[in-house]
Amino acid sequence: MKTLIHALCGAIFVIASIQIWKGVAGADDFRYLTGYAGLGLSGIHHQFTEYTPDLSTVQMDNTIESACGTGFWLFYDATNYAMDSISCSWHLVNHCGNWSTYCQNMVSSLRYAGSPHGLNNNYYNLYEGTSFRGEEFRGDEDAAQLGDLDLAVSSLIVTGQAAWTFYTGLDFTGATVCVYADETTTNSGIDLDFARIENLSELGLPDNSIRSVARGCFSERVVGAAPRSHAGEEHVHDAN
Ligand SMILES: [Ca+2]
Ligand SMILES: [Ca+2]
Repeated sequence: MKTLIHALCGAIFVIASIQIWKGVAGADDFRYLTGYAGLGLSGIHHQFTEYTPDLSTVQMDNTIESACGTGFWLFYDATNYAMDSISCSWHLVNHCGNWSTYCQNMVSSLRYAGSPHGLNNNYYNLYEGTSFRGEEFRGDEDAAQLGDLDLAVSSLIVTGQAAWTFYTGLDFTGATVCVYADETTTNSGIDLDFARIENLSELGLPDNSIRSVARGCFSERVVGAAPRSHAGEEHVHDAN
């Protein structure tokens, strides 16, 4: 099944068309995503600020074609961020634009990565599936075990400027890798720093091997802090 999904993704992950208007007046670091039913910010719209597992509850299922927003937003063609869904992402600060054709009229659930308390606070999101799909374990402090995501993590996002160390053993034991943000989106002096790891092979770790996480860099293996090459990797389709 996994192989099938990868093959499918490889076939349809083409370069996104990018069309971005200038930043919105009054820019601040408020996280939001306003989705519009039509291109060019036209038609009915809805402003999202929280996780939304089913867009039919706000009459926006399979509808969004353009958007304005701030934050690292994740979009899924199925409800509940399903493991077998197709995902798109948006990581911008106060920008508006038409979505790539691929991501239009398909989103049925959405959520953000990062801290609920601040756009660029130090935070990690761990996901059950590759490409940020499925169940999630998230936080801003050390975790000696990962609850339901023990031995299940397949992708992750780090936001902010702190390093995080991921361990293959419980209680901060086993093999380690340290991850810093290696991409930044900036607008009007507001930064969004992040690292997006769509599968654990990008960290040199086996799939489903992470069991604990600590804030700080406690490994000789460091990922991020400098631009990483994404060439040849599977990629979540950029919505913007
Ligand atoms: Ca859908
Ligand atoms: Ca997994």
